[in-house]
Amino acid sequence: TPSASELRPTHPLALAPVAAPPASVDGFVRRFLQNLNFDQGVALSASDDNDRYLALAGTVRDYLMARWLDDQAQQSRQQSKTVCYLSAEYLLGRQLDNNLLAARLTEIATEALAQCGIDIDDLRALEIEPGLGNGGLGRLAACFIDSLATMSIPTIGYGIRYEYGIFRQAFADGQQVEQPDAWLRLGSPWDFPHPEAAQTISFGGRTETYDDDGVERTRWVPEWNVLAVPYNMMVPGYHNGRVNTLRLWRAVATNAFDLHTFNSGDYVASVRAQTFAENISKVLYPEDSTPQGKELRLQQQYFFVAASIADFVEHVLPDGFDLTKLPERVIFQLNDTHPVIGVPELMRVLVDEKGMEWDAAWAITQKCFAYTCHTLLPEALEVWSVDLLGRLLPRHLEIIYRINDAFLLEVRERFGDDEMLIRDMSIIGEHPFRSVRMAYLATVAGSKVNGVAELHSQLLRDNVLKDFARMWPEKFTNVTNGVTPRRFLRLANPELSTLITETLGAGWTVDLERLRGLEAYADDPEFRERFAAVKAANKRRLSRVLAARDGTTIDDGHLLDVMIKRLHEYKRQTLKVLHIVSAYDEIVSGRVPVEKVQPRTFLFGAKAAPGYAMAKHIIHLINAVGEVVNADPRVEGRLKVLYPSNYNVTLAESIIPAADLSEQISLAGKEASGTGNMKLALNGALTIGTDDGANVEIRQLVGDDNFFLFGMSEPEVEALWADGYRPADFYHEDERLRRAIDLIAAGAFSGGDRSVFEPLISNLLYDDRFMALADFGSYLDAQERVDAAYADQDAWVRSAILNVARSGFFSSDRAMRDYLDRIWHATPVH
Ligand code: B1N
Repeated sequence: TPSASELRPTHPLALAPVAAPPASVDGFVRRFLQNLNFDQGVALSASDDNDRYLALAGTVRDYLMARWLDDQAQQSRQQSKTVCYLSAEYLLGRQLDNNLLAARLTEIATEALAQCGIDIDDLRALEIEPGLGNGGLGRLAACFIDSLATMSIPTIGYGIRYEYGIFRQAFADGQQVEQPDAWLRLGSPWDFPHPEAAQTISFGGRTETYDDDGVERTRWVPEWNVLAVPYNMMVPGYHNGRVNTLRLWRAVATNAFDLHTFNSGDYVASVRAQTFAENISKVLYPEDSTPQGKELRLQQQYFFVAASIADFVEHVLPDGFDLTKLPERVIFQLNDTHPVIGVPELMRVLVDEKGMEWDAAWAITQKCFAYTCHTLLPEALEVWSVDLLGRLLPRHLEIIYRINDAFLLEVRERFGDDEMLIRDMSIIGEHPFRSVRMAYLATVAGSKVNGVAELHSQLLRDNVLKDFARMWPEKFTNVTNGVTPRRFLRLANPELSTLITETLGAGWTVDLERLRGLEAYADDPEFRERFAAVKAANKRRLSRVLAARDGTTIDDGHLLDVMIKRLHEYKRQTLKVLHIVSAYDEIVSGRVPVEKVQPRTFLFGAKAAPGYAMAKHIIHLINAVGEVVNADPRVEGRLKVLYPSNYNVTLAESIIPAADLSEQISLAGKEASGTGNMKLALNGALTIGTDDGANVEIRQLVGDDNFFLFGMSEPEVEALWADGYRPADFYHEDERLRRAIDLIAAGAFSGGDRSVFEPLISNLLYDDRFMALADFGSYLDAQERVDAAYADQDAWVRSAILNVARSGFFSSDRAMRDYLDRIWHATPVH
């Protein structure tokens, strides 16, 4: 027998490329049964739905596998640039349908399972969505990697494989309670662990200098390690045969026992100490927009970014790659400040580990990063205390100081010794405690800085980062967000998709501007009728989903008015509640005859950060108002309030196609972009909204006649604020507002107990940071325009069609083209 080193593959199958199973019903049945029998270890007759779901997922995977392996192999061979999207969150939603669609397997799988006596819908319903994100930012990352795969751009999405995603929300007595999201409990058929590709990630300790052949160098002597194990997920492009990779890191204890404890004989204690490290990827922080500066969060950030950079440099790039050419091969896109610690990390790798000169390393680093900012709220701008950062990552803190020294020298050269300006621009802030301003670090290091909608990018340049924009105007750009038409139109709204395809042909799924072609049909009564029938069918479908979830329904003929987004004061769910209370009051006080009221169902979907007390009061109020309104016979058939718990991507996919009215009512200048606004317009909901975020662009595109604008503009907000805003003035001046607030304050929704909503009411009257009272009058006027418009169904449906026809711009494919042209300069590899 030959020795191992002499062995070469000789069998024809061993030499052949990986083959996908035959794309036929028969091929699918065979592979499905094979997976059920040999992977799940059950016979069809003995299998339960979960076995069947896992076997089905495994089968879809098998079809995608050949292309995936191919694309990964090609990634190391090719010389082109890879987009590495660094994001602490990916809010993926369910995978099964998306992957069936991408691989053109939906019909084959449905028929194959039917031939095994299985209704595929029963298995669809079992999938627990990976909720590895909070809201818009995480969902945006998921849309972007879908578009990049569909556009054949070599991409790796890097992130964290949280063991617990965003909490499950339940209501008890109308109040939010959080439950852990054990999304992995039934198995995780969509990801592949690769322990052999693990990275060791270090923390703590100190730095020291040493003599390296006459040159003084610095090195980091860390205190503890954790293993980062990659789990790869497939990211299939739509109908293009491409499969990119989402690589999520899981923290696993290293085998290096705490020798001191071990030798002292306490074996169990030393093993237990290991689990400490595994906490790093345990749970997603459920904060959207208000980071708390917790040590574990910084650990998470460094953990995934250090693992990702090492993975790219060591495993994706070919051996012996000349790192001075790194910018030709990679762009690390920073999804907000969460991965910004990657900047000093790449510097550490290049300078300390690869022995590069500082200036050369800095020139490379500056070309390899670009930064997307997603907020304007001051409390959302991440800072890390120097104390904490220095304890956890001492070498990185030194590097940040050196970056800052060089940067401030540049500021002095440019603007002179203006000490105020130096303080304002320094990466290190001094008040209220010494801290690292991550947005500034990202701006200094990044080749580009972008906001996520035109208005937001403008406000970044004018306010939040104005000194930086003055220094480097060419660094700043805008890329307006987008959403994937595959998930949010083709999959979520199959009836409308069919109508569009029958009308315009099939190309729109990858070329969404083609929806323009629908404009010509807006005046066609037959098309309008079909369009309206689709909307009605979607409402009935949603009604069935809600009935199965919690026994609620949507009545025929109701205008469906939806507000679905995280619970936050700046988004102003309270303004929506005040509208509902006012509408209710108008009827029960006899001021408006009930038969004159346009029937409406108000639907909310929203989770609050568990520590955000005011947001939780608002949830309680919505539920309390709903309980009273829904039980009051005087408004029966006219007003209804629904608040299904645990709003997530899966539920969004049922709500969005059914919606008539999209509530986008943030205070102008506070919502960076919004993406739900785009999804709803794309599915034919009309927007009632302020001039904020991407609403501005939606209104420009769909036209004023097809959008209900209200409220102060951003400059008007600033002016009123500067003037000294007194919310109580609005309360006194507007009778409808006064009556609504008084009703809540009097306990009408809390069984007469005036204390329940007192904190909320005093906040509104004496603080109202987000000026709900100032915009109330204008909002109610706009809602009256909505009612009047809905009464003319022909005109309404026409507007809805025009919303769909003119929303093509909001495809994430377009957003990716903009990033590619303006920031990444990467090209497709077919
Ligand atoms: O990012 C979305 C935008 O459409 C929204 O307008 C914006 O609010 C959202 C800290 C955030 N900004 N900042 C966050 C999320 C998690 C976290 O821990 C901040 N999310 C947004 C996409 O651009």
